[in-house]
Amino acid sequence: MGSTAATSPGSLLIANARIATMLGGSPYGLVENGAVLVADGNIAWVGPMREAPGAHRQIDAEGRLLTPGLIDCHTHLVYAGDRAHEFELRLKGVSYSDIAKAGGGILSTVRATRAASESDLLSSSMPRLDRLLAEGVTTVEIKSGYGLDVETELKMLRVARTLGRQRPVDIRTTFLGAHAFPPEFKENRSAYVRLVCQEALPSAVKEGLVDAVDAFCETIAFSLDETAEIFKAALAHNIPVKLHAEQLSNMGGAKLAARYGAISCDHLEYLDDSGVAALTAASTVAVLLPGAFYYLREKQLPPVAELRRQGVPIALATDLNPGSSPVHSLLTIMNMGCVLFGLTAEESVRAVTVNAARALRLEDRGDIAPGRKADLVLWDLEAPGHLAYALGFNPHHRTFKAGRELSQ
Ligand code: DI6
Ligand code: FE
Repeated sequence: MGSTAATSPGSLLIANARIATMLGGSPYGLVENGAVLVADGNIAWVGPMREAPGAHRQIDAEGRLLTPGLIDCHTHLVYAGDRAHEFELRLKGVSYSDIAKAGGGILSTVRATRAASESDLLSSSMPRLDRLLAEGVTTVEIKSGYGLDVETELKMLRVARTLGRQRPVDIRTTFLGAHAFPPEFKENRSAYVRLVCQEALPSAVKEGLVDAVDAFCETIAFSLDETAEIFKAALAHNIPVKLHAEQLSNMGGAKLAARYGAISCDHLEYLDDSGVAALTAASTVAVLLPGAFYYLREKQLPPVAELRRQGVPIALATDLNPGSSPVHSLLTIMNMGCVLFGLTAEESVRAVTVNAARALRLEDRGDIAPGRKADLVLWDLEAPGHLAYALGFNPHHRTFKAGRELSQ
């Protein structure tokens, strides 16, 4: 299979790598002393070094670990301002919910984001994205949800897309108009849900800015009925849905999301067994967000054993946002997934590759196989499980994005 790919101009052989393909029955789908042939931005061949085809150019990995590019499948990284003062309040014992009820929390970021120009929003968000890329992230999901009016929701999504054009990363954008009720609609919730469904979402879809639709289903946010309205509007535009569900209480959001064929349900600390069964039946990915659990000092652990037992794919993400998870490191999240939530090291690697791709319905990435996009990362590590081991240490060596080698 390699002959045409191997001779295609610009074909590249990454030689002498320990490859975590994430495929097959063996741990991490490891190929020892392996090679990957890249051509036209895709993986053309993967196998043992001794069988490697020739290529236009060759890079010697010198025995380093090669993994799929990491995928951060849940972030809110486009926002203005910060919430450091709320962090201090919480350290003094004020709860996240109380801050939200007093008009702070998400709404404080909404005020700052509405006030920011598109170019300010872009320049304040770029360094956050760059922190992720420095750790081998090659695909990032970014949500709106700090605008809560048509204009600012669209501004956020445009900025997210612009980030993807200015950096070597694929950005998937999720419309989260149903993140909170803006102050001007506090007394008229149904009018806000109508605005989201009939104006904001259709405008964003018309501009081609929406890959998925999300909502925050919670006692302090959107009810089950309101969430269902949002989902109906999304599906009417043929856009898949996901949900912030069961983060602070068990509302049954995951079951609702599963009924609408959600591609992922996220947070899930309060998910019960019947909720897990609903996710299983709908093939919905469970996205766990230990950053928010850590920052909010939550006690309720997500039901990892039951998710595992029922075969629900588990992903991990930073949830990078200024309030509940100012975490700019997916490697840290992998460690937290293991230490706080009890994932195995292999589950944590799967959670930011194969399963994170599924959470975004991206079928062309997440593992290392012929035909996949050549998003690949070399690490100064011996074994893939070591990615979850250290905190505050970045073993990243170099990234290949769609086959293109990025400068280090
Ligand atoms: N849950 C979260 O953890 C983030 N959004 C959500 O619905 C928090 C967003 C924020 O506090 O700004
Ligand atoms: Fe979130």
